[in-house]
Amino acid sequence: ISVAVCLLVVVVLAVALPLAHRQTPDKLKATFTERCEAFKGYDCGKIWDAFTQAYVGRDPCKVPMEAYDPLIAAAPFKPACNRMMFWSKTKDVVHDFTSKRDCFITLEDTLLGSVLDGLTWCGKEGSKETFTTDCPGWTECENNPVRSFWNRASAAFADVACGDVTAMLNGSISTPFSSASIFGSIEVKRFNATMMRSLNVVLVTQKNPVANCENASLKDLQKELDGIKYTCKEVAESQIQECSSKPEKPCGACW
Ligand code: N1C
Repeated sequence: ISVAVCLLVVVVLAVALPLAHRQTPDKLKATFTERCEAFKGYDCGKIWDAFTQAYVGRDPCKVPMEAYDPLIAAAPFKPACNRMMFWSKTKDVVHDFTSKRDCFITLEDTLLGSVLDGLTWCGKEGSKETFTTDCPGWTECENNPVRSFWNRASAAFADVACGDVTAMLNGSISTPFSSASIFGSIEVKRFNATMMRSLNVVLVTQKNPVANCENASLKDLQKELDGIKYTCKEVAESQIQECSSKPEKPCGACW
């Protein structure tokens, strides 16, 4: 009987938890607007309209990244030289750090990155509505509204990268730099050597690291950086967490 109860609890949680995070279309607009209004000096109604025109009325597998050009134009990214942070497969540790310390700016700290972080949306051919359920998944079709947004926003964020730039990569996987990731396929390709001095990789490691700075994938990364200096440092995740919880520690002393 206790096995049956356990199974029931697991099934109920597995169904209820994803649904709890799911937003209705009205809630999506409210979340977008509320997050947007935390940034002063923007017309959030205008930004919402620029957002919806990218995908409303379109087949949700036929939204190219260019569809978001007017949205990017409505809320352009400002360069934050020497403070820009990129990442791949390290979202949780990066955002734990950036939410507690004011050292770096990630895409999610900008208006567009923050308003759409964690959300799902799509349109439908012949409809003026926004949908938040039954939208294509990340890999279901390449040109889906969510993936194309992150591709376009990441490209625009990388276009303004300047000075010394940081990237947190994952040392617990065999290829910390993947050419299939947004970081590898979009951001690195948009880095501009006339604006950027260096790319400084922080390879986040756990107890049993799988990769170190000699990893072959990191050699591939270096090859893509002509004219931009490169450094790599293996840093324990615990050391980053320790710095997250010590606001008095200077950013430069974290690793
Ligand atoms: O494919 P990734 O990582 O290499 O993309 C990360 C890279 C970062 O440097 C960001 O600037 O691209 C940008 N970015 C986001 O800011 C972002 N926020 C949320 C890319 N993806 C982002 N997401 C979601 O994370 C997105 O919906 C997708 O599901 C993941 C991609 O993360 P990844 O594979 O770890």
